Amino acid sequence: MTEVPVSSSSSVSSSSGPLANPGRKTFLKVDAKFPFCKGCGHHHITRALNEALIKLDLNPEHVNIVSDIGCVGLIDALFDKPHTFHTTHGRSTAFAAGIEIADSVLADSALKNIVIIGDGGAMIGLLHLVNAAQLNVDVTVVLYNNFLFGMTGGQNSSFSPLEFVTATTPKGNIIPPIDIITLLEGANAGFLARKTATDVDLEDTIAQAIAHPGFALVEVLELCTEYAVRGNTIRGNKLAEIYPGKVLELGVVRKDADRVAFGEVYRTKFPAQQSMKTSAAITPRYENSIEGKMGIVIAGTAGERVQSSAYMLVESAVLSGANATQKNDNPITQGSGFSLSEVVLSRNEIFYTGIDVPDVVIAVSEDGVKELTGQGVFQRTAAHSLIIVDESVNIPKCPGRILREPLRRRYLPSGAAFAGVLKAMKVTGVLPMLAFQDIAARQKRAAELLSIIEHVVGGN
Ligand SMILES: Cc1ncc(C[n+]2csc(CCOP(=O)(O)OP(=O)(O)O)c2C)c(N)n1
Repeated sequence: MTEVPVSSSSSVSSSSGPLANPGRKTFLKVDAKFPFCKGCGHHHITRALNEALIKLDLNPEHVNIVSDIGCVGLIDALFDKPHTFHTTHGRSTAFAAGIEIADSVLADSALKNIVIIGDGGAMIGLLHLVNAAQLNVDVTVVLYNNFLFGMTGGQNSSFSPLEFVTATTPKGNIIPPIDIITLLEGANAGFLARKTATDVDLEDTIAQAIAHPGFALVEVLELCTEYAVRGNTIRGNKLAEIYPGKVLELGVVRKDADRVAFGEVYRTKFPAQQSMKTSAAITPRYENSIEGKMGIVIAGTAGERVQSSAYMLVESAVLSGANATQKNDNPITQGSGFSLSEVVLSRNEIFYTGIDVPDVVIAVSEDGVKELTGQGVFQRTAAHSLIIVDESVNIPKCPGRILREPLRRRYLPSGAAFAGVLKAMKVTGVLPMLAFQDIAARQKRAAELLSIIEHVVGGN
């Protein structure tokens, strides 16, 4: 992302909360109650992050805070204006990198992704940090480094300094710590800074990091009041000297404005990918009569073209002006056992891709029925559900209208799923057969597919 998006002032509400003057903007909840122990640096860093966001005047809709696990992971609940995304331990950077790549390659690259992670999370997910720096994704990492695993009782981390006393190193740590700044320099990170939690200009450094167009990390040093203060003599104002015999460099350690962010490199190198954004691939040409939202589950045997038939359904729906999503499922060993697709069709944008009560179930083989039964799909059907099953299989008792069809016998195993889809569309009438003909004609097996369409349309 090259530009920092700016908010309309009405989109950030004013705060009379714990940190802001009445009438001031805040990205935090107005009544945000910090859950941290008294004196914990997490307070300062979180406030500085809020101040940085205010300073940059970002539109909160263009800010995504991705939090890790630990005390640090409690912060996303404090922010109610930007997007927040709470993830698994150590993996927050990977989630943020994925979101950023999707945003910059497939969408408008408007999002600023900020990772909130502790030193424990950074240790567990170290390679994700290296990978994000190497890719140079436009992600800013704020590393709350209290030199130990706080939430679980103060255990030693890879960031604990030599001689540091923790719950698991009561006589002092004997393993030299990782220097994350040096490590990420080696991965070509564009912006690296080290600060302490009480530095008055911490918010400026975090703001610089967020504004940097590419990977940025700010390591913020702090002491855990619960588990570090008791056993160690070092105090907050001396944290730069926490590594015995060495004074850590504070401030912006590296800034390389010339390195271009991943999204921009990708867009320049592969401009064709941009066409996906403009729906150039399929321009709606037909009408649909979908009412509300429709959930269709199709299941059969791997290798029998279940998922490609579902995809043709999705393409036909889009060609008919509908929105559609598809989720596929099959065993890890591709090409054996079941194959299943869940398709949601809707006139409106689809925000929930799950199917709680299926409107249509298509089961074309024993493998498919077994999986559908295991996933409770038949049990979740309702009186209005249409259930199309191959004549060769038995399904559990369930509500809904059941049509038993000679799909495998008439259209061969490779055509059964497509024929089931067509039958469902014929019965429900929500999509025109012309759309299927159009899509089928674009396939390698066009002749076979067009003849199935002709047969299903012509049949009873
Ligand atoms: C994969 C995984 N391993 C371990 C845990 C247990 N766990 C929960 S919080 C935590 C400590 C987090 O420490 P840190 O990342 O330094 O954050 P802090 O609590 O100090 O803010 C751990 C190990 C977990 N939830 N998931």
